[in-house]
Amino acid sequence: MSVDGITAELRHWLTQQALAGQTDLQSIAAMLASGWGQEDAVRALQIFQTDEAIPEAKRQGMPEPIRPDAQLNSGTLWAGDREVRVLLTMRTPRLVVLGGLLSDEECDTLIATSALRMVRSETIATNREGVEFNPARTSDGMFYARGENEIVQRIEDRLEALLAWPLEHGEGLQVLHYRAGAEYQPHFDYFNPEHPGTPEILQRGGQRLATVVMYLSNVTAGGATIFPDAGLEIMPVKGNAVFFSYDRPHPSTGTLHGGALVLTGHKWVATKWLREGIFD
Ligand code: PD2
Ligand code: ZN
Repeated sequence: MSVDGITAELRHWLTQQALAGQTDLQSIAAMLASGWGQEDAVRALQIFQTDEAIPEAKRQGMPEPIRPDAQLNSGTLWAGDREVRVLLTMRTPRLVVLGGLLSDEECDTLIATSALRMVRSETIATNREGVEFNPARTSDGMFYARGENEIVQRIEDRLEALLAWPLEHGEGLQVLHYRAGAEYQPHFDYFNPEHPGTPEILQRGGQRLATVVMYLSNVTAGGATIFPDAGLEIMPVKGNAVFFSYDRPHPSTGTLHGGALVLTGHKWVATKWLREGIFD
């Protein structure tokens, strides 16, 4: 295998090593021991020392806020198997709009494989433990288990590489379908520390720290993802995504957001929530 041809694979492998807390030299030693060639090891060392994604990954293991801005000095980001465009960044809320995160084929496959499992979306009950139907959220939805099929696994690997956040610290992908007239009124994605059900939810993986909303379809009219406090409206574009993170469960993060009413057509999104701990 040529050195150039394995760059994506190498980066992924090295990111995994870094996430596991290995130093660069430990990683190179492990590489050689597991049968990689010396040429590859030299290339790996170069990547380890120069690639921005790897030092970022090395900081893992602590429940720190995700800092996509640390990598955002170029118009593209490396996502393990492809480059993703940076279309917009904000500081408050800490947010990045990404272009070309998913291919058309990946979007279509996700919609097709989730369509039969869609049920009316629920939300966490506000005044008691459990979940409830909520008129503020009129979409249909379903959850995939982590790594449930090839396409889900591929997208999760891509997000792990892009965000330098371990896969195990993520919830399963959620797919949502909004018809005309459906919406998701503004809310925060973190669990409100004051709600009675929150301590139990936090036992499984801790707080949510970040959200990635991936657009699986265009929408004919309406359906923007809105951030009312920032006056920001992001139109769904098939294959694009919005990433935002919140380092504390507090409105001052500016992450109040919603899905505006779909006026015409259909809106499909896939959401990934990142947790501070292992979610299993
Ligand atoms: O579909 C959206 O645009 C949207 C908006 C707000 C999705 C979510 N929140 C979510 O899945 O949390
Ligand atoms: Zn949300």
